[in-house]
Amino acid sequence: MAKQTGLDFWQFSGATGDFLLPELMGSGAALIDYDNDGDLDVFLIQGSPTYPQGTPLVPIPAGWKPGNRLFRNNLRETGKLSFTDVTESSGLGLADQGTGVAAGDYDNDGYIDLYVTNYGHNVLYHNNGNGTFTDVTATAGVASSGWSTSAAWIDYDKDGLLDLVVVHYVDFYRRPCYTPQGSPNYCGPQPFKGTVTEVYHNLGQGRFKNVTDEVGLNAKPGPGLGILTGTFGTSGYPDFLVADDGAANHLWINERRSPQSKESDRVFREEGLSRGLAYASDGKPRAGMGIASGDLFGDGGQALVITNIPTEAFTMFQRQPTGDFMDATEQSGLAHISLPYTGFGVGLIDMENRGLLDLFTANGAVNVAMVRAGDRFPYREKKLLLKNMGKGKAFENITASAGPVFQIPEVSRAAAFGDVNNDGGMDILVTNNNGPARLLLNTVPKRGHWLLVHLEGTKTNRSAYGSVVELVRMDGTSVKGWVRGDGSYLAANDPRVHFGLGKGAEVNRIQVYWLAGECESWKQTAVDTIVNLKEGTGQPCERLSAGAGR
Ligand SMILES: [Ca+2]
Ligand SMILES: [Ca+2]
Ligand SMILES: [Ca+2]
Repeated sequence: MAKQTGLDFWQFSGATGDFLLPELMGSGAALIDYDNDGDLDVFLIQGSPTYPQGTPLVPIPAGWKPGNRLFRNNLRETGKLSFTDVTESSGLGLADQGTGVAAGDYDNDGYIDLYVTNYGHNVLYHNNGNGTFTDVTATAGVASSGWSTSAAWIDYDKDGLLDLVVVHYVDFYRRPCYTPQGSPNYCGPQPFKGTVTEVYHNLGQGRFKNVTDEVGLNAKPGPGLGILTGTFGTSGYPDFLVADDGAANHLWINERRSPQSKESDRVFREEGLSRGLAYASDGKPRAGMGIASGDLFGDGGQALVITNIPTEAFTMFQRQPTGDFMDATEQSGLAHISLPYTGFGVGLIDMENRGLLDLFTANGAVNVAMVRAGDRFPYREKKLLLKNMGKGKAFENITASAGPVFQIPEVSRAAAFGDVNNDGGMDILVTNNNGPARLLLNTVPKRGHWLLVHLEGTKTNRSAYGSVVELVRMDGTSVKGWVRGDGSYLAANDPRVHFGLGKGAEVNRIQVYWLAGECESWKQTAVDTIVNLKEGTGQPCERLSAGAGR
C-alpha cells in the first residue's frame, strides 16, 4: 500500500558490486506522530555509496531523490489514509549513509525528536513544533562516529530526561571476503572488531554527556545490531538488551553504582550469560539482528524473539519466574519454520485482536540466496507471518494466505509497527535494501475489540518510555504492555500500547505504572477507541513490586 498512499520511497544502498558491508545492512524506518495531530507519520532512512564509484547494481527508479524522507499522514484532515512528502520543508532530508532511527521527546516540550544513525556521524534533530526540525547534534554532543546501527531513548537514571543508547556494529575497513567456492562475497562480522555500545546522559538544556565508560558499557564490545529496552532486573530502573551478530548477546542490567552512592548514580552490569540470553540452548552464539518482546505465554512476563541467519533459526526466549530466560525455540515451532530465513525487523503483534501475539519478520539474505537468471542482487527472501495458536502453544506459518505482498521476495531490513489508520489493527512498515518501502495495512476481517493507550508523562519523561500499562478486565484478569519506541531493527515504533481484546472481553480499568514510580488507575469500560492518559490525572493504585512480571 506504500505507493498508492503517496509513500513513494526507494532505498538505494549504494551497492555497485564491490561487496562493501555497510551497504548491505540498512536502512531504518520510523512511525511517529511528529505534528501531534493524532496520526502516525512516516520517516524513512536512505542509503548512499560507501565509496562513490561505479554504477548501481540495481537500477534506481526514475525520479528518485537522495536523502532521508518525511511523509505526513493526512488521515486526521481528510479521514482517509494518504501521505504527503514534506521532507523539503521539514529540514530532515540529509543525504548520508543512513542506518537507523530512534524517536523520543528528549526536551519534554511535547514534540517527538529524532536521532538518525549513520555509517559515519549521527544526527540529532530537535522538533520545533511547527513542522520543521533543527540539527542540534553539535550542541548536544551526540555525533558519535564509526558505524552506528540501532539506537534507543531510555531514562536510565529516572530524572525525567530521556538518555540515549547508541548501538555500534563493527570496526569496518575495506577488505576482500569470499564464498566457500572462492567468488567475491560480503564479509560477515567475523573479520572485524566488535565495538562498544554508547550511552549519552541527558544533562538538560539540550546537552548530553558521553558516559559510556563511567556507566561500564566499555567492558564488553560486540558487533551490535538490535536493541530493546525493558525491565530485566529487579531495581525498577530500565535495562536493555543488545543483539550481537555472531557473538554473545549483551544484557545490560541497571544498578546503583555502590551502596554508598546516590540512588540516581547508575551503572550497567552485563548479565547475558547468567540470565540465559547470551546464547541459544546449544551454547552457541546466533547472528542476532532484530529483537521483539511481548507476553506470549499469558504469564505477565515478556518473552523475547531474536532474528538470525539461515540454518540457525530465530531464537525465542521464555521468561522464567526467577527472571532468567530459557530457550523455547523448539517448543514454539519457530525452529522449523524460520530455519531458511535471514531475519531482520521483527515484532510480536496481535494481528486479529484476539489477545494473542503473532510474529512478523522482515527477511533478506546477507549471502547469496535464491539465484534467479539475470539477478545481480540475489539476496531476496519472503517475509514471514506466524499465527500464535494459543498461549504457550506453537506458531503456525500463515504467510501463504497473508496477502500478495507476502509473496514478493525482497531484501527486507527494518520493520516498524503501529496503527497508521487508527482503526485498531496493527499495521507494518517495511524497508527494503535496494527496493521500495512497503506499508502493510491490516485488513483482517472481523478483528476483535481493541484499545490503544497513549501516555503523557509529567514527572516521568513526557514520552513515558519505561512505564507499564496494565489493562484490567471485569473478571480481574489483566494484561500488561511496555511503553517504548525501540525494538525490532533500526526502527522507531508507535509508542502507543495496543491491546487486542477478543470478541467478548469486558474491560474495567487501566492502571499505569509510571517510570517515575507512581501507580495511577483510570476507569475504562469503552473499547475500540484510543485513550490518552496524562500522569497526575488518575486515582492512586498500588505500585508494581520491583521487577514483578515485567
Ligand atoms: Ca501526524
Ligand atoms: Ca521535543
Ligand atoms: Ca535521564
